[in-house]
Amino acid sequence: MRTTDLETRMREREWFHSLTLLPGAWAVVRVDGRGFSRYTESRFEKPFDLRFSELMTGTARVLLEELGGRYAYTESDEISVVLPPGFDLFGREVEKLVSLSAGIASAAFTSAAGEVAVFDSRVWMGTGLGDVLDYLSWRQADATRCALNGWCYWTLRKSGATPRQATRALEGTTTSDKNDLLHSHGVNFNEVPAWHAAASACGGRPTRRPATTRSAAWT
Ligand SMILES: Nc1nc2c(ncn2[C@@H]2O[C@H](COP(=O)(O)OP(=O)(O)OP(=O)(O)O)[C@@H](O)[C@H]2O)c(=O)[nH]1
Ligand SMILES: [Mg+2]
Repeated sequence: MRTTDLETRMREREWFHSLTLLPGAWAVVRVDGRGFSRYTESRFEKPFDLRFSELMTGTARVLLEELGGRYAYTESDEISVVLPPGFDLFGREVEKLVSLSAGIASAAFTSAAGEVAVFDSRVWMGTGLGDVLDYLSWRQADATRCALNGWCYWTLRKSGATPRQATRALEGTTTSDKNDLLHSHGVNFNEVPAWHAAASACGGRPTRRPATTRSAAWT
């Protein structure tokens, strides 16, 4: 077999290599901590820890700069970086974008935290700025929902409930039920620090604000 034949056949099997972001599309790359439920359990305060939040915003800043993105948004263990239609790093190759963003986030977080932490990555695409704003509203709504759940769960746990009791107590509850539960423990969810209830953003601002107004803008 000639070497060039082998080369051609093997290159053809790099099946996903030619996959690129669609020309002219907005994109968001989202990295997410791998197994962070377990990783955070013994290392950071529940449900929210300022040092963890600072590690995530530091990682978001590095990712934004390395990718040359327009805007970065972080909540919980995830970071979204908005890439404008003109983004042309790595020839817009999806494999490179996904693997390098996960690598950059893992390296930045690990180096700041002083121990190994790993991120996965995925890509979202939108047809216009409106789509991107909807995407950010979606992640912000997720942040607020998770924060309310986290506050309720850990308020119950800290007042003596077992994990099973706390989970059971929250099953089937509405947002209003959860707010009432917190009130009965002397917590007003509207007054918890913004970085608990929403997220942090860095880079330029979107032209229309996401649905809720509790993100800590950071430029
Ligand atoms: N202690 C602590 N945990 C946090 C904080 N912020 C986020 N987390 C935790 O990070 C985890 C993120 O959850 P997921 O991304 O859904 O789950 P995961 O365990 O990372 O699993 P995969 O993402 O599927 O690998 C949740 O368990 C959160 O409680 C924080 O400030 N303090
Ligand atoms: Mg995760």
